[in-house]
Amino acid sequence: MGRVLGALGAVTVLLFGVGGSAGAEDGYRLWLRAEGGGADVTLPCDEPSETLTIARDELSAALPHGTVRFATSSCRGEGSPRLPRQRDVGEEGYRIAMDGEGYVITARSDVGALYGTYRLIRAVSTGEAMPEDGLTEQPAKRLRLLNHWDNLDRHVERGYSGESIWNWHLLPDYLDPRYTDYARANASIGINGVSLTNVNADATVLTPPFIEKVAALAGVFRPYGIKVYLTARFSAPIEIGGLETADPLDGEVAAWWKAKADEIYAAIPDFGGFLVKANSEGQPGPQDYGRTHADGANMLARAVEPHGGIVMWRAFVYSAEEPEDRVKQAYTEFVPLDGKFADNVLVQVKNGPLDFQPREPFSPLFGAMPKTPLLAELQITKEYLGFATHLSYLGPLWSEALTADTHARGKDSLVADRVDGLAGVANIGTDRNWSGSQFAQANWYAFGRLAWDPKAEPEAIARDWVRQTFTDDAEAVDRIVGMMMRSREAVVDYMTPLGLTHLMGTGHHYGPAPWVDDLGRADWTPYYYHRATKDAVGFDRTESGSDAVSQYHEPLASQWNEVETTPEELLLWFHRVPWDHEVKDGSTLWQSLVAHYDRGVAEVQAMRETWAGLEGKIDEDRYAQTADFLAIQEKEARWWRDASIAYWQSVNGLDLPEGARPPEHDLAWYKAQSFPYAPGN
Ligand code: BDP
Repeated sequence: MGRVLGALGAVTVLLFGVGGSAGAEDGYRLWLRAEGGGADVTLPCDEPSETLTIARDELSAALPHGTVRFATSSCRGEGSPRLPRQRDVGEEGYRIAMDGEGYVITARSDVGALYGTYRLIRAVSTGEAMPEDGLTEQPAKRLRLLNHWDNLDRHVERGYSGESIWNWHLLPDYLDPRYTDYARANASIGINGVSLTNVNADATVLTPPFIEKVAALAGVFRPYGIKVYLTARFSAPIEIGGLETADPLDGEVAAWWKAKADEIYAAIPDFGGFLVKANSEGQPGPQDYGRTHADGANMLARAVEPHGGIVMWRAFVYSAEEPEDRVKQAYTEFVPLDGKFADNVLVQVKNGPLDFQPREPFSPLFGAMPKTPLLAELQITKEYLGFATHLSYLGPLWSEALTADTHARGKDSLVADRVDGLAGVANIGTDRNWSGSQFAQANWYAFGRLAWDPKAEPEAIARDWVRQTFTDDAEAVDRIVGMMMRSREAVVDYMTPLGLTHLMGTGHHYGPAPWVDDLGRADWTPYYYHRATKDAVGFDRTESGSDAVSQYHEPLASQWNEVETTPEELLLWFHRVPWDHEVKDGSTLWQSLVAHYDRGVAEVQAMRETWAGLEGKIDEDRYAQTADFLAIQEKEARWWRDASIAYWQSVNGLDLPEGARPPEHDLAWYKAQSFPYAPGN
């Protein structure tokens, strides 16, 4: 039996568009909207840390009444409750209990108490029932990281929410209060590290003036339990160090990095380490000198190791030559290096083998490097899913990847259990609402929650987010959560159904362009991925094709090698299939494809209707922006459907299935469309 944690009374959620420190509700406050101001919170020590002071202030501000007492290793007094055991809460966990007097939050570390604070605020805001014997929790993963792809000129690569929030010009002298709000939002969902700069890195960030700026940010984040990391440009020793080479086996190069690490740690003693993109998409790397990824990573790892730092080495690589099958490449390059990386190196692997598509199978690397610590990289910013405008809740996409079974060590070898942490490519910028749209905030939130617990239910996370962000009204919550839960599949349906992939516009990746077949490299074109001809469509990755299936363990390799046993949602990813192939529901592939496009468009229409029914239940500004964005999404879902169908018909010469609406324009019209202005890369 549970007791409602909110027994003290539901937290007042700001009324529609009125009052509150932020004026009319505009999304700035994210999911942290609880307003109480009446709780009596005590810290049993004279000089509480900054972290505990934050925890106290958060609770006093959020809870309407009642008392909360704390105890941590650094702050306990006579009569303080016992601290929880290390094995129950680790370094970052907490225990929340209720006794006759009120709530009691105990933790071993202060940051654990801060996490307990945000957990209690969430529980009270959502009316969650607490077990009689309290709540004892700790993160499942030690590394819960945001990766910003922010350039030093404040342009955000693949960012759709304004400029970079890092104002390098005014740092370190001016600390924008937004940095604190950012840290607070991240801590509230358990994020404990942020890489500040783009993986397409600029060595300038490693120069003394920038180290000072980074140190200032680190100072703001520290009390919130957040470490800073930087991207390291592999050729930095040449660009800013005056060396002639960046060869990782060159003694001077290694010494340069060691001295650089020492310099950074002198300014930022808890610096997290380096994130590296090397020998990928033109970035420099060890292969420029005939060395391996392991040679490069280990050299950097030795530089940060004495300070407790780590190196996150990305497995998103492309070779200079065009591969026979691009999705096989990371595996081909990295699997032979398993066991060769230093202990403080983690290989960071994108969830799928291609590139953050609306749907991909999980990356086979998760099942193939048993001796190497791995991080899963997810993209919060929606580069391939309609940017910030399209409502697409990514919880289900990520959960699909994290709960995938690699079968590496028999059944139940889940990706989630294999990784040491999650890295999410951030969707945060200077927009007032941080993420470019109200619903894009849900993906930031869900990322944090899944990094804390990769097996958490995306629907439960969505429910918490809606209650914390929008409303308590049970019916409204159900309707919004319903929309969110179907939204990712809707995008798959109107963009790339049945295992199709990478059909987006060149460069910016916005809108349909399946007809493009002549870019600098074949594996940049949509045609490379669908290979449609008059007779068939899809990429043959079976044993008789590129044999990418053999990168997976049994029984997946065999299942995915056969059309009949491949899940329909991945059909054209693994197989080249005739247009008249009969799919499971008895229709032909062509009929099924058109039905999927129609379903995607219909789902967006349904989302619009659902949202329209919530008018008056959601504060005005956030209601209106979302309504407008859903209208854009519907228009663009039709565009995707119509342009795609017009193109497929030009290739297969087939009539539309009976009853299907013809595309609004002919193919030439879609091809001639200049894309609506879309932020580039
Ligand atoms: C691709 C993006 C590109 C990134 C690259 C990466 O289009 O902007 O630099 O991923 O992850 O999806 O390195």
